[in-house]
Amino acid sequence: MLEECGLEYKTHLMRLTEGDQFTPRFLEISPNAKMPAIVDNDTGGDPVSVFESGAILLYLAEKTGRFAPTTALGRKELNEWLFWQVGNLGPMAGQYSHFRNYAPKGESYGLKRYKGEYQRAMAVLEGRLEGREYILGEYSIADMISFPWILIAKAVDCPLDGFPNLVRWRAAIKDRPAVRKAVDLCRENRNHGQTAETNNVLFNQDAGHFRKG
Ligand SMILES: N[C@@H](CCC(=O)N[C@@H](CS)C(=O)NCC(=O)O)C(=O)O
Repeated sequence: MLEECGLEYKTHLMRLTEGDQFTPRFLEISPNAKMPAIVDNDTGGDPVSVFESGAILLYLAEKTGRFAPTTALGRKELNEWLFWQVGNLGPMAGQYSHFRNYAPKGESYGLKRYKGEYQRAMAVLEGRLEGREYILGEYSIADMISFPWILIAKAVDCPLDGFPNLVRWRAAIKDRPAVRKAVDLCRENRNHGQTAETNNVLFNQDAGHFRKG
């Protein structure tokens, strides 16, 4: 979205396997200790921080007036598909990729459950894209938030065979110069020093990480 809107930005490398997400400064910005999160210094006043990808995209759409419909009906549809991604495609795909990559061998219940949920979400999106170029007709933040989990489908053993609308939609988005820049940036910064030991920081979190005192 930052690239699409031509907004200036600076990225910060978060070493999640070393616990950068639990520093007091980062928790002030992102109390759920997850990325993405942004700080907007261009507000004409105090800096504004935003966490959660859906909230960030809405904030930037409102700031720039771009990539979001303006009619009441259009906003309703935007909210439906943003909430859908945040509650369905995102977490199901995230859990699927966790169980696929990190669950102890031989434990298949979680893998089967989340693979099914991920593919179910794909089928829902496939249906929505029937007769529509993009989720809301025109390209919007609803597409931006769902694209990354469809981009990686084949790489996580869920090829898009039988989903012609997803194939077409994925290719059109992947071809956008702004998206190419963002995907390259992500590749450059991925998996710094991830080992079984450092994965403990990532995957064994509980309330103790957030309890004060
Ligand atoms: N619902 C959140 C999910 C964020 C999320 O899970 N982020 C992962 C990286 S993709 C993270 O920061 N993980 C660090 C951790 O779990 O400690 C959003 O969409 O912003």
